[in-house]
Amino acid sequence: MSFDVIVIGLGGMGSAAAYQLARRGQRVLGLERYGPAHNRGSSHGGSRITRQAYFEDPAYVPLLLRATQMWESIEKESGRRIFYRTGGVMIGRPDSLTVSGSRRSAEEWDLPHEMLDAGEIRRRFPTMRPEPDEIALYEANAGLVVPEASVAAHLALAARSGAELHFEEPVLSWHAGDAGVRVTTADGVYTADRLVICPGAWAADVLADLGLPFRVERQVQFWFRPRGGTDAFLVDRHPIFVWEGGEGRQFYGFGVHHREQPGVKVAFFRGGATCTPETIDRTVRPEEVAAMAAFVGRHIPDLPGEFLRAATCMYTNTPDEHFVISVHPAHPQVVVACGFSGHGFKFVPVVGEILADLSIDGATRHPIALFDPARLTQLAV
Ligand code: PYC
Repeated sequence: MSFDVIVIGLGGMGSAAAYQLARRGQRVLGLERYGPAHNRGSSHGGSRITRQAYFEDPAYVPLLLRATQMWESIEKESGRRIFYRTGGVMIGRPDSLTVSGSRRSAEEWDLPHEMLDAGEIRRRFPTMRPEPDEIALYEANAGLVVPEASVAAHLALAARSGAELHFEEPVLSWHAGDAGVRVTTADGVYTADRLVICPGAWAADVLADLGLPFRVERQVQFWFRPRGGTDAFLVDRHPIFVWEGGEGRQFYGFGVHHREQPGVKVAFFRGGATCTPETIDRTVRPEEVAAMAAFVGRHIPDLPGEFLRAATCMYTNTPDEHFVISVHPAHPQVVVACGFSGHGFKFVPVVGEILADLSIDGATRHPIALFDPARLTQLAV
C-alpha cells in the first residue's frame, strides 16, 4: 500500500503531525524507532512547562495562544487530561532575560500578567525565598502539560482517524524523488507522496543532508519529596517557575499534579553535557543529586527533602536556540521539524497543525519565519 504521507518519529511533534494529517483525510503511515510514548528521547518526564509571556522572543506568542486553545480541544477529543493551568512565575533580577524577556512579550502582546517584588513573591508563594533584588512576572495562564499523555492522546486520535502506526521500527534511510518518497526501515520499504520528518535528538543522522549544526545535550530531571510534605506544592496552590538566580543559571520546576507519583520535579535549563542518543549517560550520579539538592535548597528551602528519582532526557539545540520548522530546502515534498532546543513541548499541537499545513498546502498561516533553517547555514559560514 502506498500512503499520502509518511511521518518519521512519533514523539511529541510527530504524534501531533500524524493526527493533524489523518484528521484531514490523509492516508498516514507513522514510524517510530521505540514504543509508544517511550522515555528514550525528549517527550517524557511527567511534566513540561507551558507559558505565554515568552522570554525567548515575542514572535512565539501567537503560536502559544493557538497551542493553548489546541491543548483544550485535544483533551476533549481524546478524553485525557494533559494540561494543568497552575499559573507561572518567571523570577530573576529585573534585567535578567527571564524577567525582562517575559515582560517584553507580555507587554507587546498585551498578555495578562502581574509584576511581583520579592516580598510579594514570598507572600503568595511561601515555598520560595527570592533575594531582595529579585522580582517576578506572574502569569495565571501558565501551567504544565504531561508529555506522555500528549503523545498517547495524539497517537490514539491519529489511529482513530485511520493512521497506520508502526513502533519498534527504526528508519534506516529515506529518499525523495520525482515519484514521491521512499522510506526504508529495519522491516520494509514504504512509499508515499510526501514525508514529514520529526527526528528529535536523531536529527543530525536523519537529516544529515541539511548539514545543520545541532548540539544534543544531556539533561537530568530530579524529583524530591519536600521536607514538610507535599501539600504546599500541589498544583492547585503552586505555580510552575523558571528562576534565573544570581548564580547565572536558569532552573525550573513544577507543582505536584499526580498524587500517586509524589515528588516535586526540578531541573536546570541548559548547561548539560554534549552527547548523542547513542552515547548519552543515562545513569544519574549521587554527586549530581547532591549538587541539585544544594542549589535548590538556596531558593526553595523545604524542597530538597528525600531524593525520589531522576531521569535523563535530551535537548536538541540549534546555535540560536530557535526551532527548525520548514519545507526541506531541496525537496518540496518533505517537511522537517527539529532543533526544539529544550523549549518545544508546549508547542506540540500547533506544530502538528503547521506540519500538516506545510505538507498538504506547502504553506501555513502561522508565523514561522524565525524557524527557517537557512538562518543556520548562514550562521555556519
Ligand atoms: O520550555 O519553558 C520551557 C522550559 C523551561 C525550562 C526548560 N524548558
